[in-house]
Amino acid sequence: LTLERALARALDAHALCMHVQPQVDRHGRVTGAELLMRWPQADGSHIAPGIFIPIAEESGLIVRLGHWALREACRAAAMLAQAGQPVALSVNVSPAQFRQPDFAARVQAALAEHGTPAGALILELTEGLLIDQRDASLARMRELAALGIRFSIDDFGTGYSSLAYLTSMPLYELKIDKRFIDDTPHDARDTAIVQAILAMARHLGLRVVAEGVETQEQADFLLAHDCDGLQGYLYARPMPLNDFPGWLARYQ
Ligand code: G
Ligand code: G
Ligand code: MN
Ligand code: NA
Repeated sequence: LTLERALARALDAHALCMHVQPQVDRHGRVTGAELLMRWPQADGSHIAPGIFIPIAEESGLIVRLGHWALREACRAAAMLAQAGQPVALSVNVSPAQFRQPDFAARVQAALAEHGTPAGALILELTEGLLIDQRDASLARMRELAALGIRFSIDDFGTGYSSLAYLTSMPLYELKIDKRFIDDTPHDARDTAIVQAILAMARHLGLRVVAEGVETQEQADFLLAHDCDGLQGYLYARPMPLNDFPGWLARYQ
């Protein structure tokens, strides 16, 4: 059995699951959370998405996988709202999924399925998507933004270097890639990039989330430079969705 066929089977057998990682602000409030796909194995381990997402992208399975992720996000958002813990959920969207002709309709159907408001969903896109087929991407984003869907640029700073799209796209947020956070504030170059992204985003009215925050020193630096949200092991590792309400109750 190839990994690709095993993954397709796991999807059909409802054997994939979503973990969730919170984002917090300077006041210790949870501002949102990112959903991260997991492929549990019989021995209790998980195959990491870094391994199976690229395989799914190559085979085209990512479209079905991503659709399932969207529905899970809407289900989870409705579950949290019902538990009195409304948290906006970020879901990763692959370029091939975003470019499906029926993508916007599928987002709407996923929202409708659980009565989830569009404001509960943030779609994480990558820079590449906004550069290639720029006009089509822009039109699609506007269509979804009109529904109340918000957009975040994932892994910001690692893709193409064109900044032109930042002003023309209906964006809500940038996520600074972990690789810039890792050596901040010790490495002068990475620190300069982080500061520049924060300053630029502030001037453009964009929210910023830092990814991969592991130390208090990183958090202190980021907050001193007005970073809006912090996501990383310092606060919580990605956890099963079922553990999240309890974590929220303890944290706040
Ligand atoms: O969870 P983390 O540990 O290993 O995730 C690794 C990568 O997999 C990240 O770049 C993340 O964007 C991607 N990823 C995780 N979940 C999803 C998902 O539901 N859809 C897509 N397209 N990518 C995902
Ligand atoms: O979508 P994206 O590439 O941004 O996914 C975030 C990835 O970063 C996931 O694989 C998640 O498990 C991982 N991650 C989140 N916080 C931390 C952290 O503090 N340290 C490390 N090493 N990885 C993290
Ligand atoms: Mn992400
Ligand atoms: Na990232």
